[in-house]
Amino acid sequence: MSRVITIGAAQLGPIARRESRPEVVERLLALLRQAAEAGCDLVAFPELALTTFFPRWYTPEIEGHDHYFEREMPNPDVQPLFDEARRLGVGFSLGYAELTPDGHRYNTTILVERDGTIVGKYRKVHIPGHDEHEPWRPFQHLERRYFEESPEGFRVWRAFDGLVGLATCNDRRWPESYREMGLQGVEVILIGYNTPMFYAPDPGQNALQGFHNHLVMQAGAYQNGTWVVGVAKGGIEEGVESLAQSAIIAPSGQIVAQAVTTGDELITARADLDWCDHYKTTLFNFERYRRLDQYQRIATQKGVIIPEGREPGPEPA
Ligand code: CDT
Repeated sequence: MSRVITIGAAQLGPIARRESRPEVVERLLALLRQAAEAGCDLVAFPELALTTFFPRWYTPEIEGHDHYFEREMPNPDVQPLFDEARRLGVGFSLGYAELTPDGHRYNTTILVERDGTIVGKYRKVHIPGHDEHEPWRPFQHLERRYFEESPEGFRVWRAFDGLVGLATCNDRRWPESYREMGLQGVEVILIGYNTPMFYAPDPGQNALQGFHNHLVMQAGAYQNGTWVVGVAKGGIEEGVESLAQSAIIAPSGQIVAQAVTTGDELITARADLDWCDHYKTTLFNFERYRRLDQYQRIATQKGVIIPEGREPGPEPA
């Protein structure tokens, strides 16, 4: 049986602060319909795809941004997207801010199958930025104020005739994210992102944003033999410029489709899921080649511990 699916990355341009959920959902619907016309089985939307990137603003009370959070999913504003997905037979992933009934706030992404049912939910693990107001910055990146770190980790779901995983923005910079899913056999990883072009702690990195974005996703794809879909909310949103350059990356690490604008734009690729095996059964045959006994620090030590160095151990023979 052929396991070729058509995947879309539905890049979004800026979402204004004043834009309502129904207005945003209309934009998502337009992209979903384009995806259907292009023969997509699955289309990925960005991180926090229903609202502006609100962690750029400080509120003295954490609850000050609660109107940007969804209390249920689907809800009446987003239901049309689910209905249209089912009608068209196109599944999707969607990032949004989630406020749970017991008061937890997560940066969440769901995976929705072609029949409109939610088959997976992922809550962001690597939360970047800071948690207090830092007036020296031209704009804030207060994700650590408004979102908890998920304790649920990275999962992979049987969906879309393969094994699909989710990650969110900053997760893509960490090799552990991909490997956790690689160890579950992942064949497609969908990653939404909001990446400001200006990085206040070290502006020397600004010019490298595009390079780093592709570098990490291409490496993650190759080293785990998986398709990776990176989908941006790009352009200048409320005065802050964010990276676009959404890309679909093959298990070889090659970019097979890339966005050329900074606005709403669909890119697509035919993804042969069996291509993953070329890497999973050769160079990255984990069962054969991984050395668990040599990786002790990875899951037991958080920060760097520099060796004392005065008494080096014996040189390897
Ligand atoms: N949304 C998100 O995770 N953005 C981060 C920006 C880090 S700068 C504080 C990213 O990794 O792109």
